[in-house]
Amino acid sequence: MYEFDNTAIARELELMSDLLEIAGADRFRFLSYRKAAGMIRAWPEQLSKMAEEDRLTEIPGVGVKLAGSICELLHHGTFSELEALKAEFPAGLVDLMRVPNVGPKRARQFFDKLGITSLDALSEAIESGEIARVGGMGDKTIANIRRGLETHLGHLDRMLLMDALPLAERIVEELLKHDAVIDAVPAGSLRRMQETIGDIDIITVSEDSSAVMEAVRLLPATERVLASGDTKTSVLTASGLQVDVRVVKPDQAGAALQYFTGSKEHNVHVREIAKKHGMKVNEYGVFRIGEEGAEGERVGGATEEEVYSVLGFAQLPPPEIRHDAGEIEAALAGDLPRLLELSDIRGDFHLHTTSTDAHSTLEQNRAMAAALGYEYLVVTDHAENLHMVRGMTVTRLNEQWAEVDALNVDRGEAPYILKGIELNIGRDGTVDYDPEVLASFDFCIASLHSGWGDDGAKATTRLLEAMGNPYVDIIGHPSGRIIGKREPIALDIEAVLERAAETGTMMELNAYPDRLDLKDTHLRSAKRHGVRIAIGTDAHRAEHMRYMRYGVATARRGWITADDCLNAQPLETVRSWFKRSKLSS
Ligand code: DGT
Ligand code: CA
Ligand code: CA
Ligand code: ZN
Repeated sequence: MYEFDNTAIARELELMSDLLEIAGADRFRFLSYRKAAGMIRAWPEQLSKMAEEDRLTEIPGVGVKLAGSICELLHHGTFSELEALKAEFPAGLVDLMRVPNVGPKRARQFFDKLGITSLDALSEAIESGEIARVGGMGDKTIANIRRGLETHLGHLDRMLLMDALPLAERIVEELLKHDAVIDAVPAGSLRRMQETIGDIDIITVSEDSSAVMEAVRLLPATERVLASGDTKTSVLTASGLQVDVRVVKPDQAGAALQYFTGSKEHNVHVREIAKKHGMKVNEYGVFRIGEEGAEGERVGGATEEEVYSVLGFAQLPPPEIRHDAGEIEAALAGDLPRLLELSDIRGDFHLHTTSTDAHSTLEQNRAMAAALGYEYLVVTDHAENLHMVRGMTVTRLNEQWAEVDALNVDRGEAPYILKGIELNIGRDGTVDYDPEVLASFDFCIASLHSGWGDDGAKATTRLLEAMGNPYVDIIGHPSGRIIGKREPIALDIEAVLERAAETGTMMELNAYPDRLDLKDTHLRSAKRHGVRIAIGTDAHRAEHMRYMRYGVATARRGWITADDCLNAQPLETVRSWFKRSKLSS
């Protein structure tokens, strides 16, 4: 029996989709696999359980045939259609097509004309100039492919936080069921909620390490055991992620957790502080340094609080900010702010509906908002000028507003819906619609949806112009990056943030897990500039609204507090943060 979690299933379906695209299958066919994969990634219940109960077709986008393939995958580790395609095309072709700026058509050309089937071969063909033998590519295209390859290689061995976190949580849950396990906690980059994860680190606490090591080898998620010793076992999971599980004794638990949470930079600085106090910290505890440097009396290590407090810290630095970027000085002095928490979130500021390119209705979004305990939500469909997704015309906006009004009247306990829109920032920095239409929204987001090939200066100018618009309240996904797939625009971020402060424009923290845009370091700059942050999941399905946790994690990494965050405000305050509240009517 193979343990495929939802992420692992989604990855196989994406592979299927990519192979179909390379094979030249029709668009509808390969997109259906990709859409199903997206749905399954965000699905709250494990598909393996649903398959046992014959309920897979309850998932939107999963028909009888696909349900059959998923069952085959769960039982045999693959499915026949996928195997047939794998036999036809070398797996390396999929690697090629996933390189930004390559895509399926070019990957196929590189294969057909130059016999390229690996990233290494692609790199060689670029460096030798041989790549130019494939017609129709100018120097600029080739330079773009070279950059794309660099981006891709940088992310090859890493996974998005969204793919690692649910897996780690299931493993922790599984381990906690074991009698010998007193506690199990994720550490490493995962505990720091870094946007991508190299491997999962888990610290377990037990008096019986061999029993725990065996439990790890037998975990349902374990596909292959890489190494297993007395205190550490490393396994590989079906989704290709490595998991390192360590066992420590209860009195070492805090020291081990502190050590393996990192970051390395943070730990190096913590050790310097220990030295100044005549102490030494390692993964076993905190010790006073004795005569001639000998390890002396143990002064702590059972809990993380103890480790930091015996070293003179007034506060425990939250894992998300452990980067030696000022958190140590602040925690020593007791000056750390209380960072934003998921429970502070009262609503979501970026949501699409079936009126444009999303799959859930306004009512479904509202039901999810209610389930998440929100006080309000928004509708921010795409604006008119984005024709490819049937952006909202004024006529359709009027229909949508009527629907919003109807839902808001007699809403009882249900969350309140704010009327918003995601405007498109044009080449000259102007946005969709006439000012009277813009004035009719409760608020507007404005995003760049074109000009990805432009230089940073041009994009910066467009943003500066858009922020001057009295109806533009929030800049959506400001850098435009897609982690591992599209590089961020080279914005002059300082200039953007200065202008945002000047004009009272907020910056979005897009919480969609492959965007996380603005990113942590830019959020911290925004805070320094006094620019407020609006978190939006950019949900294209109601289930995506659960991605808020990745937004909050990223906000915390950027030192954002409830006072800096639009989503943490009651509705009245929310309205007062929109520019139009200051316009004289
Ligand atoms: P990753 O896995 O690449 O996403 O990043 P991390 O931070 O999880 O790195 P990893 O898995 O190599 O190690 C986990 C933590 O253990 C790391 O954040 C700090 C600690 N650590 C590991 N190796 C060393 C080391 O050689 N020196 C120090 N000071 N700490 C280490
Ligand atoms: Ca790690
Ligand atoms: Ca590790
Ligand atoms: Zn959007």
